Amino acid sequence: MTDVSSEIIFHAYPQSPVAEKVRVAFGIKGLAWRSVEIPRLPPKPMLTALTGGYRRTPVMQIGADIYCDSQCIIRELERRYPSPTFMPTSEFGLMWCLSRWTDGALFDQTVRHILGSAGDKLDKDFAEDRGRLYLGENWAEALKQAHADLPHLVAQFRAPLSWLNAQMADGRAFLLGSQPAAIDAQIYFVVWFLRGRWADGPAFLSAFPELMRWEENVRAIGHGSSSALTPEEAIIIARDLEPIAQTGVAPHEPQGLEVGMPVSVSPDVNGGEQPVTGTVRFANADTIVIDRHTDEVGNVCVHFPRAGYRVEVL
Ligand SMILES: N[C@@H](CCC(=O)N[C@@H](CS)C(=O)NCC(=O)O)C(=O)O
Repeated sequence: MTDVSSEIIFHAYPQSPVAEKVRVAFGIKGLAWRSVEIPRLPPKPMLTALTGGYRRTPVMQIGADIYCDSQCIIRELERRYPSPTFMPTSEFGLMWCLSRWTDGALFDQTVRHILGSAGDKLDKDFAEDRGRLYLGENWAEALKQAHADLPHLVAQFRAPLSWLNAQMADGRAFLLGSQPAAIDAQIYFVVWFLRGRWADGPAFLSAFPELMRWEENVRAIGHGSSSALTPEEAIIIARDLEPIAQTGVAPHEPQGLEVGMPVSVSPDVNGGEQPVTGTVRFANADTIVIDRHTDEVGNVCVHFPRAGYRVEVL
């Protein structure tokens, strides 16, 4: 029988490219996971009950520990399931740095391009939600600008894809060699997004045969194995368990954080998102964990990355 306290619960929806990144990560480690399908558009009351307000996709839950952002999720998977490793070469520091660019500028240019090329064909509610999230307060104007700027945006992601295509020409199976790595998933999700959501994506990608061979290798890894779970069941699992995150603050803390301090945490972009409040349980260079309690979910720990997130002391 499986122990629910260590079961991986993944809150996502099928079309999400960032969720696809994590599904590939599950595949690399051959993991079994429970899948909770969340709405594509807010409100997402069952998700935000667990996260304290964070609404992005995906979120991973293990017991009463809630991991927000694919960066945090991949780090936790590597900690709990070290073999096979996500970092098969010794350059793990450089690989994390590189993933900041794939999550940041590269994903941003791709999103702008996909929203811009869909233009008027976007569903109104979807355009309003994603426009505000990714393009800022003046999103309607920014969407028009993206539409007018499509060739430039293509040029921005074409360059790195051409470099990767050239690198793969030595016949290697994955970006770092014969073993798949986190960086494969961290780049694959962008290519998956372009192929699936941009009408000209397949034609554009056909210029990169070595990259297409790599895409096929990543696709063949699969997603591990999943089985459905209802959001109600996920909430009961959190409520019936206590979080296991460690307590403490690492030396040289730049923001003066201390255990027990009330803080808010939110993505460090102007996406109009609700900050999550709680008290500091753990903080180091790459992670912040906050304690929260509500009657609905009991005691939970919500984990966020430090890189890319703003922590405010309340
Ligand atoms: N930095 C975040 C980005 C997450 C993100 O932007 N996900 C998209 C979906 S692919 C999203 O949240 N869209 C709005 C939504 O799902 O409500 C991560 O790596 O997890």
